[in-house]
Amino acid sequence: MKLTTAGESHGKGLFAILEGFPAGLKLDLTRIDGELARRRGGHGRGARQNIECDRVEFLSGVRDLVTLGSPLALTVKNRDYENWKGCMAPEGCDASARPLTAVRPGHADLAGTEKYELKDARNILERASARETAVRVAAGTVCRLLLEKLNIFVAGYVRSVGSVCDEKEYTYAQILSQRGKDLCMADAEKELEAIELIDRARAAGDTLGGVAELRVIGLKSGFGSCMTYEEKLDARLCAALMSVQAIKGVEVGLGFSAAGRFGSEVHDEIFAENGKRIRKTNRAGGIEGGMSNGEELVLHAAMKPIPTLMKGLRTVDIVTGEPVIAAAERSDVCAIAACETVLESVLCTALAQVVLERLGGDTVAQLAARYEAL
Ligand code: EPS
Repeated sequence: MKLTTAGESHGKGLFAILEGFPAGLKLDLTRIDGELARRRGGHGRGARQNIECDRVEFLSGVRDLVTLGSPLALTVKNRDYENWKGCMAPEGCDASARPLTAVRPGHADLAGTEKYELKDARNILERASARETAVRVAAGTVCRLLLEKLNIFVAGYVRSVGSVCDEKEYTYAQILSQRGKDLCMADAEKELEAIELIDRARAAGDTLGGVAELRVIGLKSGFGSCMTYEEKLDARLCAALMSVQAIKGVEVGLGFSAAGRFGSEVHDEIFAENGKRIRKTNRAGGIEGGMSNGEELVLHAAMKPIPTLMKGLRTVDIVTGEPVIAAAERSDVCAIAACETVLESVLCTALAQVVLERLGGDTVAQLAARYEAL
């Protein structure tokens, strides 16, 4: 299975082709639009989200809400296009109308203009924008619906926003039932603290990042491989998470903190109980030797603060060569809650890929039977 996305932030919309997806999956549009709504939300989001009202539309690969086995084409339209078509329309426009030359440190602007030999970062930022994640959430939710047919479930929550960090441990059920509405944090008091911090950042014209925790239940052992480096499950999933805009760090299980401990404090001992092998800890985060080990998957992803700061950072104008303050029209102050939804979605896509690679199946029923038989 392969997912390709296209689309510019202020173009007509975002588009995706999902090929190699099995036939026979009943789609739930409310579920997909629900995830799109979750992606638009979260305290700290910017004015763009008031303009958009993201809805998925399937253009092919589906009849009467059931997948056909042919490539799925889906789109999430940009309502803001109406305000931008004068400089974005593919069929003709004034492409020089909204230049960005005061390149933003931390954004794709500078490296992109150098790479494509441009004197305006518009073509770069339009594609680099996290708006692209809208269609990745739509496609990822299609993959989530497939995984759920196998009883594999994915959830997550926000563990930290800037310096406000929740150190507690939660069960999968707690994550689902406690997930806050404003920031997707599991601890209500921490969420209030984080909201205050975001408000302070907004007042100062600044931005904030955060950390999300992702969990997967129901994945049987043996997915991924220890045989080739490309097939290692941790490498596959971390690459997927790292592909999300602004993600700068990913961890499996204890991750970085494992490096500072003794081996006896890191590895999950194996016990025999009632003729079964069990673990009493899951510091490995459900992956050993590049393969799922049957335990819950636990991953973390760290998002850097969004690089468009209303107060502006010092930069150099790429046309005049003069020192200036970086461009800022509007921006999110903090998008970690939205990012958490995106991370869950890309994880669903990557897991569906791994499962389909191992088990194949032209139809969902064939795939489900093969999974059940493991
Ligand atoms: C985003 C839409 C964008 C930004 C943000 C994410 O809208 P606009 O650029 O029109 O304000 O809010 O994009 C970025 C963080 C970025 O760096 O470009 C969205 O829908 O998620």
